[in-house]
Amino acid sequence: MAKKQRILVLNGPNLNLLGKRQPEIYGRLTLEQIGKKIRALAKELGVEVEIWQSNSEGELVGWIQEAPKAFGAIVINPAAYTHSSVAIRDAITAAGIPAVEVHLSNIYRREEFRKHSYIAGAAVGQISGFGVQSYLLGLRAAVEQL
Ligand code: CA2
Repeated sequence: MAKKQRILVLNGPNLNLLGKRQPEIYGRLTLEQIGKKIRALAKELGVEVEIWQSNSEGELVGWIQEAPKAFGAIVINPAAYTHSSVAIRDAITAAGIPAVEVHLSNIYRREEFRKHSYIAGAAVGQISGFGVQSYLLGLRAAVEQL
């Protein structure tokens, strides 16, 4: 499939723990189960997706740097790096392909420190608070950007 029709879905630190702890905030689905729903929607929309997770800021930066070679857009849940990472923001800006920021929880209804996103200024937009639907809406938004 042409690189333009391929979307990279990135997940930041601790999202590998989904489904195991804090279900009241993040829901009961595991990252694998979320991935299945993303893949099903991707098929329906006629795009290819790769879904990767890392607990390492450097690894995420590396993947974002390489993304334009193989992908037309990025959907990213930067997790805790949302609130701390200038490096991920800069990598998204440098990559020059559209990125959609997604969050399972509504980051504006939680602790003060979660209300600021370093990523938002580099993303085309942000979807926050809809659980797994944030990813699915994010994928739809990314497809519109291709
Ligand atoms: O709501 C989101 O998607 C977040 O990006 C999730 C991050 C959090 O730091 C952001 O403020 C909002 C946390 C991901 C960690 O996920 C866990 C899942 C299960 C148990 C513990 C953490």
